[in-house]
Amino acid sequence: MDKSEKTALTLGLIFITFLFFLVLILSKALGQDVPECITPETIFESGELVTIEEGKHYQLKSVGRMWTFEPAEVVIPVGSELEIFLTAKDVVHGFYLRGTNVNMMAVPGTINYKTMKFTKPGIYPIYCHEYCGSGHQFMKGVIKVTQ
Ligand SMILES: [Cu+2]
Repeated sequence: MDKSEKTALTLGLIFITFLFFLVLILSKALGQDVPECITPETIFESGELVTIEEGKHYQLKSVGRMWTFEPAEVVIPVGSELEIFLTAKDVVHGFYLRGTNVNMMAVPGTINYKTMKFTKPGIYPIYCHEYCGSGHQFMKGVIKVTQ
């Protein structure tokens, strides 16, 4: 290998390593956490909203199935922290919460996890962004954040 090739290869590796850590540090600094995949021994069968602390902390156990999210509608007060646990019961679905950085996959047999704090009241539609069959375009849900 030529000396200039070694130099170019070394500089390339240093640059890629620098970019990797830059993305990692910026994602943490900007609060852009990636969803985690947590798969306990038992996966919940149906969706529900669980109140951990009234007015402050909730858990959404969401199930994607053809062609709905369960529960389809969730109402929480502004300022709440919502832990989202997401799974699917048939095929792979998407879970995109419009106006936020929540963008997850609902995969049968696994649970994906993400936390979101709602600081603005409003209506946050949930869309399935993974084609899941003939009713895919009707697969929607909503999180209503009230004053
Ligand atoms: Cu779907």
